[in-house]
Amino acid sequence: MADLEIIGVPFSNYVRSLRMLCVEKGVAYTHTSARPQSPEVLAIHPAGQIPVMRHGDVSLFESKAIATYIDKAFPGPKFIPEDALGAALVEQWVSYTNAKVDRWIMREFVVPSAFFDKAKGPDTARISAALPEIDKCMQVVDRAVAETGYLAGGSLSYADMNIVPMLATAMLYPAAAEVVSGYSGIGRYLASLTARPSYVDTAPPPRR
Ligand SMILES: N[C@@H](CCC(=O)N[C@@H](CS)C(=O)NCC(=O)O)C(=O)O
Repeated sequence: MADLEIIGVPFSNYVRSLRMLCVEKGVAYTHTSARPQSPEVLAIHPAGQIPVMRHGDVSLFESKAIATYIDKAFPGPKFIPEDALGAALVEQWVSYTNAKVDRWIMREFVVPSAFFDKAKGPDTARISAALPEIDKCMQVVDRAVAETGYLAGGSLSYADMNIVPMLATAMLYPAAAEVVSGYSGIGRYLASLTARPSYVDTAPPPRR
């Protein structure tokens, strides 16, 4: 068993991003599936969110902090550059993605579409209201990837691994997929990044 442990259910976008980073770097890790608010997660994250990480005596929460630790603590290619501007560009796109793309795709569209009270049905007003906001985010992302095919600094970085599970999840839902599909640059970006072993090998098992 590898001594780096990534903890969280495999269908969490942030858990997958960290697993993608380990695969891209060639870092051996153990993946332990655990739900938010479970005792093993609460032992590390004060608010019970996933992912969390253990490595020997080190335990961490917040996906970007964990990514920074893995990128610096282990050998292999760097996916968060050491130079000031390179590091800041990755930080910029991770912050934007987590504030806007995660909010509108994952929290306001996917979560209320997938998890709802069966007696009440999904909150269709909330879900529909997310679509124009997703569209605004896609305009930004499409422009950002247009020139190089990557979000930050012209080469693969953690910023790409952070966003790809969100964009790919949107493609599983017809209304969101229609919005995302309107952007050909994002289509090419997703096709190229989801073909990588780091994405393919971290697929969550099919949902029951
Ligand atoms: N800022 C956090 C966000 C983590 C997050 O939103 N995790 C979701 C799953 S993808 C979660 O734990 N949701 C349940 C909850 O918030 O209680 C990070 O980057 O790690």
